Amino acid sequence: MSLPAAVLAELRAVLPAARVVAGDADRLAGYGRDESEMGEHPPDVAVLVESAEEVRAVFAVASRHRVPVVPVSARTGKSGGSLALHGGIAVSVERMNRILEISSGDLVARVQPGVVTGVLQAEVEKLGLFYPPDPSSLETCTIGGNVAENAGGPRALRYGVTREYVLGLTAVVPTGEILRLGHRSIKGVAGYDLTGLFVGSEGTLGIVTEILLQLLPRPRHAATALVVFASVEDAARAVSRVLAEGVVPRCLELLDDGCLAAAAKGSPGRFPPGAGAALIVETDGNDADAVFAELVRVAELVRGDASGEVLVAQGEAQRRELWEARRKMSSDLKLLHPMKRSEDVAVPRSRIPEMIARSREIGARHRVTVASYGHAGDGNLHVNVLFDRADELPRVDEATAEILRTAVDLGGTITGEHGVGLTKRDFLEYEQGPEVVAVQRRLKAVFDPLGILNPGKVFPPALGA
Ligand code: LAC
Ligand code: ZN
Repeated sequence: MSLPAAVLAELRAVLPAARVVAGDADRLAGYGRDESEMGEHPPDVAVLVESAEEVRAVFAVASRHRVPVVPVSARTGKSGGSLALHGGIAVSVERMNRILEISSGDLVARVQPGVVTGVLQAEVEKLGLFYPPDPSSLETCTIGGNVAENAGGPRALRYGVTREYVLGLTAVVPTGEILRLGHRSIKGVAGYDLTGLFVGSEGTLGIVTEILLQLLPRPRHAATALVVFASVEDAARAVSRVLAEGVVPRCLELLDDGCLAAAAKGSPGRFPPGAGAALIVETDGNDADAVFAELVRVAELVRGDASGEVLVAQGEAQRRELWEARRKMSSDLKLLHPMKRSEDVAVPRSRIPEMIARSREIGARHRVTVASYGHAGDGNLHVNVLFDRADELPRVDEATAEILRTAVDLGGTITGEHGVGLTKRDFLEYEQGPEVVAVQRRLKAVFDPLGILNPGKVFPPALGA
């Protein structure tokens, strides 16, 4: 659809002209791309908001003209949540990038949505505090996007995901209310948990303009080790063994042989060459001896399955290099094959070996390369289908669909951290059933009765739409 003529004039009446981006195809194309590999879907206009009141004014214009509104932040999303599928107005929070407050007394941080996650982490750490969620894109992604997707990361194994840290938030909903949700106390059970509802709502219920985050004291020590295996099956068995013993390190990350081959190209020298799989283990705490002892305990548990020595990172620089290589995994995989579909299924921990084995079998049957890595400790695996040419897409889509359904059949989910967005909307009903999906559609309509906010995301288009 094309933008009704009056919309631009009305947006310019409520925002300074410099913050209404229109007619600049290159800039708008930038707002139409993310990390989902779903192509380019630019908005007709992008507005750079600076306050909740401005978001409300934009919703009023959009509602009058029934124009879609899509929230965007750093555009590092992996499920297409910020793509303007139907054009319309992109509401960017990139200028709302201030840390408003860090309180050591209350152990909270109050931030605007455009604050880069890694920047917040560095700032709180200077004060001896800790914000654990660590998506791999942490150097570029923002807290607003993390809240929208309920982002996780390697440290989620011990510390949980974004939702565990959001005490409250301010959300502007399409009907015009500015909702101040949650509380500064750790506890609080009054009313429905609307804060929790907004976390992970993928920009379909409202636009978040301020977030109150819980912080922890920073663990004083962390120790990291790399363990090498002859096969991914051995590594997966080792993960199960560690967890079954009740040992929960801060991170337990797995990389299969395909991922190690990609890393050998993208981050040469970081992982031993020729291995069948590797695990990155990290422990943390305040007592250096106990942190090291826990690492040794994990090493003992996995020794029987491992094919080589346990390599303990020596010093901060080595730890950092290892994690940098791990964080690049998603993009390094494209060094093997230029095209990919990356999934983020999660399964119960005991089913990790089976998920990996079945993904490989599915890949072999559809003649596509499958490479898996990820947060094996919490059962969240990035199963990637790699390919070379667009004409392979039918096979790729078949393989991907089977991988998603397999995760559900094993008692898990189609998405552990990246969100449903556009990429997995056709599989939501397979996981949750028609009633649960229908109730969620009704819930969305409470906040967005005109259906203008991020249409086409999370749920497949309604029949006849
Ligand atoms: C990671 C992202 C892709 O774990 O979630 O690297
Ligand atoms: Zn991940």
